[in-house]
Amino acid sequence: MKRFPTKALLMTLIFASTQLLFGQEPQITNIGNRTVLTLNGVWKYVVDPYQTGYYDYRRDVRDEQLNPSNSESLFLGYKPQNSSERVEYDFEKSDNILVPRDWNSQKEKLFYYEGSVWYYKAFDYEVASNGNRQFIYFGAANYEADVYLNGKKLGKHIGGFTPFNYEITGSLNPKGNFVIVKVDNTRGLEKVPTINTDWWNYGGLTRDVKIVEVAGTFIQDYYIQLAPNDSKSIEVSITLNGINKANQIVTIEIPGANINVRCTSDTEGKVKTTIAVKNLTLWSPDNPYLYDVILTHDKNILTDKIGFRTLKTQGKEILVNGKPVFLRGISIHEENGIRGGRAYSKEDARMLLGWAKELGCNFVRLAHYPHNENMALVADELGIMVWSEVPVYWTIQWQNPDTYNNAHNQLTDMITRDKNRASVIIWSMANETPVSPERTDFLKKMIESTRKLDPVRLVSAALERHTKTGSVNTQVIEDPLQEYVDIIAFNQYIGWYDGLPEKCKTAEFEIKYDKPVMVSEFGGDALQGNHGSKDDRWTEEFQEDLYVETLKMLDKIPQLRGITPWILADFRSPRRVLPYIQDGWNRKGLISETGDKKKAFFVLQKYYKTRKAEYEIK
Ligand code: GCB
Repeated sequence: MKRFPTKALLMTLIFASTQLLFGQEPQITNIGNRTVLTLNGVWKYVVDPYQTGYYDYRRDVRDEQLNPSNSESLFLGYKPQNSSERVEYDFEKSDNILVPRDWNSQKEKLFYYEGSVWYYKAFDYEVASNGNRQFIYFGAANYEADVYLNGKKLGKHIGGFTPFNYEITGSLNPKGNFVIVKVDNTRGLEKVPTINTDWWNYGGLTRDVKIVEVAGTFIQDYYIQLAPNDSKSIEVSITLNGINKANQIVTIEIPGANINVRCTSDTEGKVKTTIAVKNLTLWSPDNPYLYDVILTHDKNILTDKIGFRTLKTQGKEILVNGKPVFLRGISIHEENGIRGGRAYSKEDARMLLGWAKELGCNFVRLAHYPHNENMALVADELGIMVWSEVPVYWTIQWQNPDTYNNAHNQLTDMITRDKNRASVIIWSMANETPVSPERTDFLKKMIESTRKLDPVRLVSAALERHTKTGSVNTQVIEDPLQEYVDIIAFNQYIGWYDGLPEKCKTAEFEIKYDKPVMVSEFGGDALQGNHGSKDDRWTEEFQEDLYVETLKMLDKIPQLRGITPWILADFRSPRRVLPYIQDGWNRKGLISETGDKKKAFFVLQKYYKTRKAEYEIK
């Protein structure tokens, strides 16, 4: 008897093949210096709150069906062939939207929108040379993206702040290509971040979209950094991608350091070498020196600008190039309040990091998720050290393996993208997570993985402090994660969520570890231009006094080696509803959304001048 596969079996097979198909492809790094066609600019969009274009009325996923309906399957980008045909969408007649940008700050009707939006862009493409390969690259899409080229699914990506790419070699036509992306920013308990945050859930194609063209076999990624604690050797590891990746000659040139080294790849397409160097000019905040680096494979050149510096902790010191530093920092959200919406460009990075420089910072905490690549690139140029973080924020599902994989993917992608940036000195695993065995196991695994991916940079997480049982004034950090991090960082809001600024006068910290300590958050809200006495909450004077008292309190911590007060600029948060004061903004910024500085800005600026002078003497 002939057996036909049942519908269930067919669905299982289709599902299994889509799982394979939609596994994440390896990240192509240094997109800024590759041959690309930008797809940035004007796109079309369709808002689809019921996901009608994605699911049919039986809730079957249309892109998994053998014959999806032309009339409603938006991913097909189908156009009616005659006047009697029913097609219930039309991208070309739909409204315009800019990419990169979030949708919330561009369209008033989408200000609070959380759900699905279909993006569409038509483009022509001439392949530069036969045998070349093409990839479509997304800097980020918040939060989930289903990507289709010319009506065929390329993949699904999860996670709102990291890059991803799909190979599209052989799928491009000289004329009339179209890319469609369903972006969905619905919050979910199992997601990373989860449903509860104190920032705006900006949706959309928030970063660059590009077609990248590379040779058949090409340099996909590389790591070029000083060996741990050794300013005399540069470690190089290069990954080739392509069928001819074995036994290839790759040249590494750093003309400024008289380096010109030829290497041969192994059978896996990897090049690994250590190059001895003399008298390198080391990168530091005072001298952010970047070397031109030129990688050549088969006449194809990939350039970068890389700074070299050593980094380690020793007892309570953080040593950069062997010298103790104090991290004069500020926390930053990826937002441009003046224009509105997510920050994404070099100009945005220059504005935010320029303010940090003016404040006297040598360090920034990029909270609470990986920011766009321009931040680390501009920080490299300006000499600002960076704390980079994944959105493991508050209470996520510690026991859910999918949640772990998701957080781990975001961590890996963040490190992969920025591992050659001298400015990045700390990878942060989490923010204010509640202590439990499951949570500690989760974060320990993340730390172990980070150390394997990057043997040089320091690892931390923003922890919490508590008042010691039986005491009124003594503050302790009771968190087993302290054992595993290089820097003990914690957030504290004495004087704002806990008493009044006066309380700072008597509070003391008891920290048992001989490790550097960083206070990763403190602060309070002030509406810029709202004045009163220092006892009047929401005034600039209250915030100013809180900064004065907090800084005096923190100075008493013997291991204190850095602070990143909360926060550089006011930022949008749906949690903040107090009329006339907050109106949807977290007002803990030192600068308002109009770019005006509050009084506390100058308190911190003065403190940093003193701290800088103190460390210059050391
Ligand atoms: C915190 C969080 C940060 C909030 C801040 C606040 O502890 O880490 O995301 O925005 O407090 O303003 O309450």
